[in-house]
Amino acid sequence: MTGFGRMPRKEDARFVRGRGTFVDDVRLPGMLHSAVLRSPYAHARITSIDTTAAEAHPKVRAVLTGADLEERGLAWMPTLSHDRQAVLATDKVRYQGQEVAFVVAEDRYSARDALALIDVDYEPLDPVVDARTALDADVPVIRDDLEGKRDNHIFDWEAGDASATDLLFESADVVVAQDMLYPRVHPAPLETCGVVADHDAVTGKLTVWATSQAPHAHRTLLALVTGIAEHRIRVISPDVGGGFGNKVPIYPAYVCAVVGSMVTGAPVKWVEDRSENLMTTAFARDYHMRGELASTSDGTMLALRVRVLADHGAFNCTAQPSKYPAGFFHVVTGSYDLRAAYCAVTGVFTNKAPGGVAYACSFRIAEASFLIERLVDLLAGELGVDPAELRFRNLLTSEQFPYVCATGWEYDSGDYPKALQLALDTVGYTELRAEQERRRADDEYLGIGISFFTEAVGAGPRKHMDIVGFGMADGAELRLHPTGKAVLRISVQTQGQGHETTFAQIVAHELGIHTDDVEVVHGDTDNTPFGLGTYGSRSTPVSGAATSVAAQRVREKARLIASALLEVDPDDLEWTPGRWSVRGAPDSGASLKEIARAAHGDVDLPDGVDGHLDGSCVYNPPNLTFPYGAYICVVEVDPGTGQVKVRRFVAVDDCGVRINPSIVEGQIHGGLADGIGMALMELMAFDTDGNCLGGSFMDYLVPTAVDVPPWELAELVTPSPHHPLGAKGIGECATVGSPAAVVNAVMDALAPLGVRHADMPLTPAAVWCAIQGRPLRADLAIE
Ligand code: MCN
Ligand code: CUN
Repeated sequence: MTGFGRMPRKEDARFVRGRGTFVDDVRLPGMLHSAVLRSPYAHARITSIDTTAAEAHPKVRAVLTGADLEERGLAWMPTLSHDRQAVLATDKVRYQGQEVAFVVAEDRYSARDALALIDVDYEPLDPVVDARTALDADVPVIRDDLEGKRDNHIFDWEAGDASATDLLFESADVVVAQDMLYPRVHPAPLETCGVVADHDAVTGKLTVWATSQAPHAHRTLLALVTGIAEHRIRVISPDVGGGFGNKVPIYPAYVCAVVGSMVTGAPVKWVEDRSENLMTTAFARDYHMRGELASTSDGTMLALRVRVLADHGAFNCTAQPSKYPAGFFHVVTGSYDLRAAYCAVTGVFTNKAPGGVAYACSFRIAEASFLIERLVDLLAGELGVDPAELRFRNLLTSEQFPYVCATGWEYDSGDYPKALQLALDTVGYTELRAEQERRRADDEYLGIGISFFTEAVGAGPRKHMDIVGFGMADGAELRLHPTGKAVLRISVQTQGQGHETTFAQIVAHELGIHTDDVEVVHGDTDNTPFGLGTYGSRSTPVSGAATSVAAQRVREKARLIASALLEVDPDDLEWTPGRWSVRGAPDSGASLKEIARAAHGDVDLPDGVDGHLDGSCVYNPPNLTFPYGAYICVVEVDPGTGQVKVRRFVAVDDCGVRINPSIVEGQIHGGLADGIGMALMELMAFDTDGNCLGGSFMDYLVPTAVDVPPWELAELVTPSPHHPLGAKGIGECATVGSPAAVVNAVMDALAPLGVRHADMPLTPAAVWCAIQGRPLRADLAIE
């Protein structure tokens, strides 16, 4: 393959043979193992910790507590959202599973055994579990470690124009309103999180192998947290078995492993188990939303008003761009031409695990997109208009691009009505509605759900977007070696997205060389340029653009070298893939391979051209890219049991130019499965004591092959006008867009039974309760 198109993933050669190297595969001489003692309580004061017996265990080499870390100034670490998080608890524990002590031992089993020998005295406190009561006057203050903190309030944030929105609501013929919960879910990557930390006391160098979506950001943060100079830290993120946002933050045990290595003088491995991953690492969503949509009687949507209560758990660790505490939630008008919008988000602390961004969310667009798509369906029901028809009346048209939405973001390109029409044609909408009518007469409940979404992916620009002060721009460095083989070094980190393939394709496309001749290096801070990493589907929009520009620079440098080699003016040279040749004399030219050779040889180079054949770029994107899609889900619901069966799922996506359509489709398949999971089964629930009820895959259900239908995909290609390849991101699109299609389908099925709304996940119990008119509050096991 010498460019864009379908090709098998290069990395699969090792993955399908079981030859990947994941963090847990890293084994260093003399390496020690570790385990974390975690709080059984959601909220308790620690009165004493006795580690004597654990220290006496013959295979234990070190036991760390919060007090030990305090001596080093490491009991707390800064979070990605300007809060602080306990590394090991000193004063109180604030969620179930919080880190209390860290044991380093000769093997993993002894480390685990020794946890039972640590004696902690807790004085249980009332937990705050329901975000809706977190700001009440009589509830305990969770973050009394923060000076002067007297409540559980984190932030208030608003966007849009409140008074313009209110005016439109006053003049509207119809208003629909709905409270909805986008419940707490977990990204649940196949590989859990972990590190191997190796501190060399002689050289002062710290090497950390980590499951990391952002190795450079992690190195900088580790430097800031530990005080070790940044240039002495090397973060290596080897193969990563799925991230989905879960591997963006630094977790307390990473810091403990570093300290453990310093204390013992040996490398220390820490790898969490499934329950630790589910119960304590970055969760997603947990947004209590109230949405109101105003419209004229003929279905022209006017304005949107939204209030959100965001449950951030015990520490504010959400990884949002610094200027946007609620992420890009305010791209809340979705794909519609609304005149005004206003949204206000309040963040609160609760006694739950921290996190708050993750799981293919594009910085909270998942929640925003779900909200408006549910409201559009409710409005369609209210007006008695077909939901597809109502969308056609309000979708942006292609002439409106670039389009500035009501909250100020500039959407780059698209043809929305065409995408919706393609989805309707693919599913056979008219016939399906006729079938639904027929079957309703027989008390059978077929539902058809539409959702249309606009994503905003590829953060920066760095002027607007940074994380803890680091602007979101990414580097790429490309070098052609003397034999013409290329090595590309990038700052982003694949976790299953296939970067080793698609980034080689970008180089191949720009230079006309074969993808086999391009090696992609990533995941090692000593060998790659700085950049903020892979999340927010930013790799292709940002690092892909950097790669394209770097390759174009190599091509230009090759032209100058070719001009010396061929003794002609550079302006007389003409590019055909892989070769510069003399205009009008195609036989007289030099291939890139010959030019690479000459660049390392004795050719007299033109003035200002240094030797070797390389190019680099730090790409600061001028805007986000705005992929979008139209999804249609068809379900059958059994009203007797509440069981939902997804019969069909049609997805039309437009992510601009597709570098590798097979990989793009794989991303969409995965995201659609995510969406069905969240809509129908995934839920991180808690009981009234704050016990997490989702600690295993028996309790936290993720979809398997039997839960998903054969996907029916179709595509449009509207290039992004500002991306050098015309590509937009795709990694999170289907996860963001699909839950609303599923929920809309179930609500459509149940409409004859008078059901208007039910919160996710639509488990059989939730559906059955909705039919009985008793909505289930599933996120809290109370009643
Ligand atoms: N691609 C393409 N043409 C396009 C757009 C993308 O060929 N127009 C290719 C890319 O080159 C890349 C893949 O599709 O190989 C995804 O690209 P992109 O949309 O740029 O997203 P990222 O690579 O930045 O991946 C991040 C995104 C996020 S944020 C989550 S969360 C998620 C997702 O990717 N996590 C995943 N998909 C995942 N897929 C797997 N297997 N594992 C995860 O953890
Ligand atoms: Cu929000 S999950 Mo992805 O951006 O790593």
